[in-house]
Amino acid sequence: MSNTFYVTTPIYYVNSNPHLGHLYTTIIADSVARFHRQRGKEVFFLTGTDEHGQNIERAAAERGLPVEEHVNRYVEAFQQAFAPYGFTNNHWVRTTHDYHKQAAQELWRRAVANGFIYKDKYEGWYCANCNQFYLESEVVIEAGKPPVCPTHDRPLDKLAEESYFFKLSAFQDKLLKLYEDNPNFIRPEARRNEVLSFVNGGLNDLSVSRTSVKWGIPVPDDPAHTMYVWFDALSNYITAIGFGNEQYGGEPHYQKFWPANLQLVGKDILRFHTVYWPAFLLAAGEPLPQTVFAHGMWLSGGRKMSKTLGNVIDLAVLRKHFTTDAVRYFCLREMSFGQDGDFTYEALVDRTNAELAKGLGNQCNRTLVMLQNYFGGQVPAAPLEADVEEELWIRAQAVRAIVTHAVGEFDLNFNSYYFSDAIEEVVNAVRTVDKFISDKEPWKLAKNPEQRNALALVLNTAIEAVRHFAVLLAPVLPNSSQAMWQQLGETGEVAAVNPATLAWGQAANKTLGEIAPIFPTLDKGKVMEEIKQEEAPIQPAAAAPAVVAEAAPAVEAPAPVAEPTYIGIDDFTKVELRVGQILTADPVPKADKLLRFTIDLGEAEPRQILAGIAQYYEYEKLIGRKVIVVANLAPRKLRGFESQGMILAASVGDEGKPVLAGFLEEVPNGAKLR
Ligand code: ME8
Repeated sequence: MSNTFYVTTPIYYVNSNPHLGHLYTTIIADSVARFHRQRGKEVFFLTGTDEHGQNIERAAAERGLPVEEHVNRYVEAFQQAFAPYGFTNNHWVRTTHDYHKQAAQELWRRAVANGFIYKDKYEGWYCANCNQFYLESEVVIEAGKPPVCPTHDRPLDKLAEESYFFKLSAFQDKLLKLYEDNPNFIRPEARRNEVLSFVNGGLNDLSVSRTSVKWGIPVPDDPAHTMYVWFDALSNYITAIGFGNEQYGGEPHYQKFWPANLQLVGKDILRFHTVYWPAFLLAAGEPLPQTVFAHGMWLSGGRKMSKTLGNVIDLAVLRKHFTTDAVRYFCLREMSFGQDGDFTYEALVDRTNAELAKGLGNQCNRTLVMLQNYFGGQVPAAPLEADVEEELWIRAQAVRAIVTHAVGEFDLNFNSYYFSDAIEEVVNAVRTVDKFISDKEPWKLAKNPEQRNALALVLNTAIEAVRHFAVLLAPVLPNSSQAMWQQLGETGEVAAVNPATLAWGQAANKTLGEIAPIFPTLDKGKVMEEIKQEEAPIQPAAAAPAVVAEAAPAVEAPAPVAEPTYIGIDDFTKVELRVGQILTADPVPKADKLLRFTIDLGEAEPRQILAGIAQYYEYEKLIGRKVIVVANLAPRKLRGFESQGMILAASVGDEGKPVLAGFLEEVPNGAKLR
């Protein structure tokens, strides 16, 4: 088995401030890096920032800043927000660094040399207001008419521009074989199935250069073209470890760490990492990463956290009320890794209080205090079997077996990225030890000199257990584990103690360090009240005009502020709006954006309605939801399915995210809106 481990996070866009989502992936990666270092591996952990492209150029222009200054400020914002968490990344890659540009060009050259990049005309539907092309799957096409811009509602122009293309179509079979031969290439399983069905549906060649974007890496030997931002960005994972450049150890360093063992991403960028990225690597003849793990999203108020929705968790507020260890612990423990999870401060307080303050913290502290009081701060060795009552002996052996068993279980789970289950092993072992202490009541044994051996066995068992817990949780709770370690009388770094070297009996005869509570209990009412005062109010989504969800815009370009056009009440009443309830929801094959619903409008038969919201909602979660439907719209065909109405949604933010309209109170299906 290789003795190196390479773990990466996505590189984050420098067009908005870091939030809990970015912190989350980085916390996971850092914990994985620490886990493997503690077990003796040579680890390289990479994170960084994605700094090129039109969006970033635009964001800088909106702020009136030179783009270099804009990106530098955001990089600093990310690094400052991350600093308290003590991340152990070996490098912070920036796509604006020269070595990266040079090496990304090298990757490009190799793909060209192998015949996978060619120049052609890009022909597509272009909106001059958005300044972008739309794919046919992104627009509504009616026979005999040009498609209409989903954002601006004006006919699109058919335009052609010169572009380089990546022969993605040549990789369909290779990718399918890759997924089949390496079931762990995409994790978790549900994400793998998603990608499989996407690739099975066929792959088109990909336009990988732009002449309209200047802020990016020039295409080698053709500087009028700028590399497509994802080609540039994805290559960071190899450029930062020495591929194609002499920085940071050059080729030998690259050979040592590539292929990566684990590439962590959010499921929002799954396709880029499991279709495009392996195809780019194969095109250049480079090996593929072992595992791309696409984790779930933190939701806030039931929706994905995002700047445009105004529901992001502010890292400054988080930092003020919670220790970095409590946040790390919550991230690994609360969310079942791979699935979405709703973030609430209440849950963070509850988890911290229940498992850290009252659980592990209390156990550690009360054991240490008793050792201080009854044994002068010197850990007693375990007495002999013959010197204590049989029942106590058996019970202590059982506790010992459970704690030592937890070590192996923790490792197995953590190694396979079941973080919450790994931690649960420790939580359960802590409970077992707690019950043992409560049942054996050492404070009573301490009053009876004849029970000295019994007292020694109880406290020795408890402290040996705490020692195990401190070592196991070091990757998750780096500061608190180290504090526990010192209170146990150890010198040195707990992070350097390989759990494989743990043995029962190592705590005995140690002289304790200075004792202090490690996880104080949070006053929930007070913390929640303070946070309420500090948090920026959630932005109302109503600021943007309501649009039909069907016309979800593709990307970018804020809608222009329109002059109001007045209509009479008669015009309005022509539109029949009704309450509908989603009965079934399904993706539409070969249409990324569309979902197909059957909706109960209180009529004899449910209606079939299509809406372009697939990228923003998980369809399974929409079943049962009440929506507003335009019920008297003439039926029309979309992707071969008849759509018998429209679902209303707000169009939010720069990306025009659809947010479904709904009701706070109960309403019957079919009720009319007026
Ligand atoms: O996509 N919950 O950058 P980005 C959990 N630059 N994780 C979240 C999250 C949430 N609500 N929101 C964001 C980009 N993340 C590209 C990547 S890689 C070559 C280029 C995390 O700033 C998650 O890891 O939008 C997600 O994939 C990433 O931040 C997106 O960061």
